[in-house]
Amino acid sequence: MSIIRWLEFPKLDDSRGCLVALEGNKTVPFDIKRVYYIFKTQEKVSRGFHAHKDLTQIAVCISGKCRMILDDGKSREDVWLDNPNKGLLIESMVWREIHDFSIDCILLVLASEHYNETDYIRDYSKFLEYM
Ligand code: T46
Repeated sequence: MSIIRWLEFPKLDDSRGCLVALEGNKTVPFDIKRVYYIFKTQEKVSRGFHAHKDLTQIAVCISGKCRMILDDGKSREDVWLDNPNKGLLIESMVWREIHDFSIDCILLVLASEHYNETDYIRDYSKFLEYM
């Protein structure tokens, strides 16, 4: 089974442009406790390189594009995020890396938990041991 799970959000278009609404426990399948966004990532810089013990997130690229690698310890897949009405669901215990950010990339992330550094596994060999 693929690790890649997309959520497609309803896009409300009218003559003025587009609007996407994200609602916890509705369009987003959890209670949203935290929202953060990553932007102005410099050329050739990659981010991530960690997994979370207990955190579900949805990543939506609301401007530009970037490439996300997801790895569950058995297989590794990569996808481009470049659509503001598609969210990538990232479950607990999935290693993620983000590469090839365009300079205009804004990556919005919705998280099921508050920030907690002890939830991170930042060492790939420890991640594999944990699995
Ligand atoms: C993830 C990917 C997609 C906070 O203080 N609060 C926060 O909510 C977050 C997310 C980070 N931080 C601090 C921790 C570090 O000192 O901000 C700094 C940069 O975080 P990090 O190096 O973890 O950033 P990324 O881009 O490597 O990873 C982030 C998320 O941390 C992570 O959960 O899945 O984006």
